[in-house]
Amino acid sequence: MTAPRGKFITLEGPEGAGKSTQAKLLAEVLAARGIGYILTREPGGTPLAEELRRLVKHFKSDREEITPESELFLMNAARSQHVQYKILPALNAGKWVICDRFSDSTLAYQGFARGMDMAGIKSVIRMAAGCCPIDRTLLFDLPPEAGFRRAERRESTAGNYDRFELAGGEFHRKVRQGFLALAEEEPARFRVIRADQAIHEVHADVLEAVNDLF
Ligand code: T5A
Repeated sequence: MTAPRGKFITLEGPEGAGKSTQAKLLAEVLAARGIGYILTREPGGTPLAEELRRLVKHFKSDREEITPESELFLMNAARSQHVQYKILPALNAGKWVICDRFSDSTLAYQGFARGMDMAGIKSVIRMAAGCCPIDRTLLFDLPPEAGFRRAERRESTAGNYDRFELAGGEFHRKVRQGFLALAEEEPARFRVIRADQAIHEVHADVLEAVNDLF
C-alpha cells in the first residue's frame, strides 16, 4: 500500500523575518507528533542546488554581473534539482516537507522587485516545480528595516552581505509588498503571520496556521 502524500509547507517573507527559526520549531512539533518530515531550504537542498545557491548569492566579478534573467534561471535550476531529488521523493513517501522559501520568493524578488515579466516567471516555475503543489504558505511579514537589524545581529552575517542583502531599501520594500499581494491573491493557501512578535508568539501563530493540515 502506498503512503498518502505528505503535506508541503513553505515559509516565505523578507530577509531576517524569522523563517529559519520558525521552520525548526515547526519541525520539532512534527517530530513530537510522530510525523515524518524533512526540513529544507531554497535556493539549495541538494548538492548542485547548494552550489547554485552559493553562486547566486555571492558571485562577484569586475567583468560581469548576474543578469535578472540568469538569476531567475539559476533559482529555478536549483529548484528543479531540489524538487526532483528531495521534495517529490519525500512527499511521495508520505513525509511532510517544510521548505524555507520556495516559488513565491521568485515571484516577490525576481517578479515584483526586479520587475521581470510575471507570466514568463510563472511559466519557468511551472517547468521547475509544477509537480509540487503547495498545501500551505506561511508569510512572515516584517518591515525590511527590522529584518535587517535582526540579520545584522547574526554571527554568520558578520559584514558578509550577499547580493540580495545589498540590493537596497527600495528593492526590499517591493519584495514585502509583492509577498503581501501574492497572499491576497491566494487567501486559501497563504497565512500572513506578524513576524514582529516574540519568537514563542510567532510560533503559536504558526501552529494555528497549520492546524487544519494535521
Ligand atoms: N531568493 C530566494 C530569490 O531571490 N528568489 C528565489 O526564488 C529564492 C528561493 C536567500 C536569498 O535568495 C533570494 C531571497 C534571499 O535574499 P537566505 O540567506 O536564505 O537567502 O535569506 P533569508 O531567507 O532572508 O535568510 P535569513 O536567515 O536572513 O532570514 P530568516 O530565515 O527569515 O531569519 P532567521 O530565522 O534566520 O532569523 C534571523 C535572526 O533574527 C532572530 C534569529 O535568532 C536570528 O538571529 N529572530 C528573532 N529575533 C527577534 N524576534 C523574533 N521573533 C525573531 N525570530 C528570529
